[in-house]
Amino acid sequence: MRTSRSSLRHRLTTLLTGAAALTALLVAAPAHAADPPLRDLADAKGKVIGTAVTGSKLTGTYGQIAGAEFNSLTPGNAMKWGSVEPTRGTFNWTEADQIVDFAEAHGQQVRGHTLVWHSQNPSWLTNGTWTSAQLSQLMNDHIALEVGRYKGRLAAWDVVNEPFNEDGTYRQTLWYNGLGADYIAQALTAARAADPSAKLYINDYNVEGVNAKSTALYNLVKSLKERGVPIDGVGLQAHLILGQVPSSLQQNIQRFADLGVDVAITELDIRMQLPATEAKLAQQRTDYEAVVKACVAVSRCTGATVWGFTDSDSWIPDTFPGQGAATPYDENYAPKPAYSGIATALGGTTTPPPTGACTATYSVTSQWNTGFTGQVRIACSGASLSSWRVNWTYGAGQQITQAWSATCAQTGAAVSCTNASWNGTVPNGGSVTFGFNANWSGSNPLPTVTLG
Ligand code: G2I
Repeated sequence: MRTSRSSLRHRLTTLLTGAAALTALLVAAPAHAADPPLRDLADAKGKVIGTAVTGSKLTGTYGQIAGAEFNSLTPGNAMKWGSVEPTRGTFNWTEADQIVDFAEAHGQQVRGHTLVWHSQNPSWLTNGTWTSAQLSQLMNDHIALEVGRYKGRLAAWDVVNEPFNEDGTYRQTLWYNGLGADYIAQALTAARAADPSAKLYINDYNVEGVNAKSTALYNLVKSLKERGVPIDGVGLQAHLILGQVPSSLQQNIQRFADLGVDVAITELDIRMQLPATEAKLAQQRTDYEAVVKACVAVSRCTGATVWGFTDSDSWIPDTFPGQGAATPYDENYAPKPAYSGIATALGGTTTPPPTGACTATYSVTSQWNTGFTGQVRIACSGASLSSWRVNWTYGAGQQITQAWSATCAQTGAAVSCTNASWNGTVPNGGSVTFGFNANWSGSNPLPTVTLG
C-alpha cells in the first residue's frame, strides 16, 4: 500500500511537473514557434508584411504577435486628422507616437495613414466654412505639421486617401469641392517638402483589379508623373470578399509598376459570411496566398499590410453585420489557414503551423480504501476550444461512478467525457476542470488521457 501510494505520488509529481513545464514553454514561445515568423520570410524576399494596429492594444499577446510577425506597422486610426487634432489647435499625438516608438523598438517600418481624406476628419474642419485659400492653407499646414513631426522615421505616407468614385470620377469631398482635383498635387508637394525621405502614396479601395476606378487612378498617376508632381506609389487597399480576388490583380499591379511607381497592398482583409467554416477558411487561405503571391511576383510591389491581424481587431463586423473572420488570426490569436497562405506566398512552409496547444491533465485529488476522486484540467495556450472530449483507458479495473462538470460514459475500461453545456469553451490562456468519483482495488495507476 505504502509503495503504491508513494509510486502514485511519484507519478503524479512527474505528470504535474511535465504539465507545468509544457505550459511554461507554450507561454514563452510564439504560437507557431517552429516556423519562421512572417517578417523573416518577407525580409528574405525584400518585401513588407505589415499590419494595422491599435496603439492601446500593443501589450500582451497582441503586442507579442504584432512585434514578432510583422516588419511594418500602420496606425489604423491614430494618425487620422480627427485623431490628432480633435479641437482646432489642440493636438493629441499619444497613440501615434506610441506606435512609432513600438515599431522602432521592434525594427519595423511605419506606414503613415492618412493625411487627406473625406472621412474621420475633426468636426471643426468639416463643419467650418472655408474659402479655397483657407482650405489650401489648412491642408498644407496639417501636412507640414504631421509629416514634419515624424520626418525621417516613416517609410511611407498615404498622402491622399480614396479620391475616386467607383466609376472613376472624382469623389465630391471637402477637398475636391474646395480646391478641385489639384488638391492631390498640392498635398503630395507639401508632403515631399515636409519629409523628402518618405515614399508618397495615393491609396484607394476597389482598385485591385483592372476596372474603371483603377484606370482613373492609373491616369492620375500618369499625369502626375508627367507633371513632375512627387508621387512614389499607389496603395491598393484590398478589402476583399471571400473567393473574389480579382483575376487581373497581378496585371494591374504590373501596369502601375510600369508607370514607374511602387505598389503596396495596404489594407488587406478577406471577409466572409459568418460563421466561418473549415471550407470558408480554406478558401480564405487560397485567397490570401493569391494576393500576396501577386505582389511577390512584381518587383515594384513592396509588400502587403493586413488591416488588423486578428479577428478581434477588425473593422468588418461593425461595418458589415453578419460578416467577419477577415484576418489571418482568430479572435483568440490562433493563426488561421490564411496565415499559412501568407507564409506560403512568402516562400515559407506549406504545412499549416501548429496552432499552439490545448492539453488535458488527469490527476487523483483524494483516495480512500475503495474509491478515489479525480479531476481533469483542460488548459489552452496559443489555441482555444469551443467544445471538448477527453478519453482514457483504465489499466486496473477502475470504474467511474459519478462525474460533474462533464458527461462521462465508461464502456469496459474506456472512459469518454464531454463538456457540459456551459463549459465547452476554453479560451486561449484559459482552462476548464471537471471531476469524478471512481472505484478502485489493488492499484490505481494513472491513465494516459487524450483530448479530442
Ligand atoms: O473603413 C475601413 C478602412 C478603409 N480604408 C481607410 C481606412 O482608414 C479605413 O479604416 C477604418 C478603421 O479600421 C476603423 O477602425 O476606418 C474606420 C472609419 O472609416 C474606422 O472605424 C472607426 C469607427 O467608425 C469609429 O466609430 C471608432 O471610434 O474607428 C474608430 C476608432 O476605433
